[in-house]
Amino acid sequence: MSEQRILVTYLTQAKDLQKKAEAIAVGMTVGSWTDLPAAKQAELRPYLGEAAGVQPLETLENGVTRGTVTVSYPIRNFTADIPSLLTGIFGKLSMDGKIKLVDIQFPEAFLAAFPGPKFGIDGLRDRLGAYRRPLLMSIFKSCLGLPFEDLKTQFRAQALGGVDLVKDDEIFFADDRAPFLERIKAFGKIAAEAEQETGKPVLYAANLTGPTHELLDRAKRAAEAGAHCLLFNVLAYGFDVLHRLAADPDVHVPIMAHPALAGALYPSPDYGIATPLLLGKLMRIAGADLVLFPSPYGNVALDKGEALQLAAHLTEPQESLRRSFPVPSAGIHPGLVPQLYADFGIDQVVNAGGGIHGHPGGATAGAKAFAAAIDAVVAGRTLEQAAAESEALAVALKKWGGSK
Ligand code: 1AE
Repeated sequence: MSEQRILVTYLTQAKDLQKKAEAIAVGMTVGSWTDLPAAKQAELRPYLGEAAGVQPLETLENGVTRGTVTVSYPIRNFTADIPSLLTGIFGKLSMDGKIKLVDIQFPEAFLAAFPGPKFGIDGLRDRLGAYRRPLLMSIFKSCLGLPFEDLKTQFRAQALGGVDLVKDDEIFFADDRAPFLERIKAFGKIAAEAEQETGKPVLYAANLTGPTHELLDRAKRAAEAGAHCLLFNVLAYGFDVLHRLAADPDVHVPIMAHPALAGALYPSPDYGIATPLLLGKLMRIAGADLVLFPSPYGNVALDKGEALQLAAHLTEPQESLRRSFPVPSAGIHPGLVPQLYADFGIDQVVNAGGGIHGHPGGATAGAKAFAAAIDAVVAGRTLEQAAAESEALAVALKKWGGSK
């Protein structure tokens, strides 16, 4: 790839894929080409997109070919932000028939403008002192409308089970009974008390909410108040908001990206944006330290190949961007830990809501069951072997079953 061009791949359908690629290359850049006088062509050439390849996949009944087309765009066409990029490569094109944005390859010259994750996998591991195992996260299950005291009890129960992180539910916006900054202070104190008991630090991820123009200030105040981590609904607010939060030196806390709304963008085979790009590449570039996404096994399952590709985009070494933690989520229970470990390896966060709170012994036992399952897989033991020494895990396997 030329140093100064961005390569964009689309999945589409056309009688002639090459012509389709050429039409996109011109239509999404200078608008028209062959009809222009030579002098105008010379002036606009530096901005012109180019068809960079086509790959037919299948011929459909009507003689139309379904396949991928790749178009290269000069980086000079964009400003260094994701709104400019997405509008420039897929804005009006996203409404032009069957077309899905499947991948973008960036030259280092473009990526250099994005600071990316401030902490990443290594920074979070340093903060927790946890290096040789997947991390464990618990999700508050029901936050809305609960008295503050109930939330404190819920936080304490999760923390005492030995989780590394506890996150707010992403729908926790109306927090008047347990306001954002007060939660951060109260849960920070409980986390410190729990650490005295368990010997393990636990980080609380508070849901950053509010009008967009207030978010940066709220995030700074959260950091000043001792926030450990922020949860953020990136797709509802926009990638650029995450970018600006992550780039601000005063927001010195890790940011966890929730995938809320992603289902409106990725599931169609013919439209939208592919998950590895949407929740993998773009989240990392925008600065997410951790990224939640539907696991391939749970109640809102993602295609396994796509989930693995997504995780690879978050974790593969890259010159200018720290690695982000993949957090395969939804419907996770302790019996799935061997499968999670086989698929996503050590650099992941095992994340559960129902799988912790639904434990018959309560959230502390639920977290302990997961911790025992993680220790077992890392040590190369089966869950059944570990369950012989962990009552919490034995109870969890009885309830949810388990893979060996
Ligand atoms: C993919 C998002 C998962 C999520 O936000 C969530 O709350 C999961 O909850 P459980 O673990 O399925 O109960």
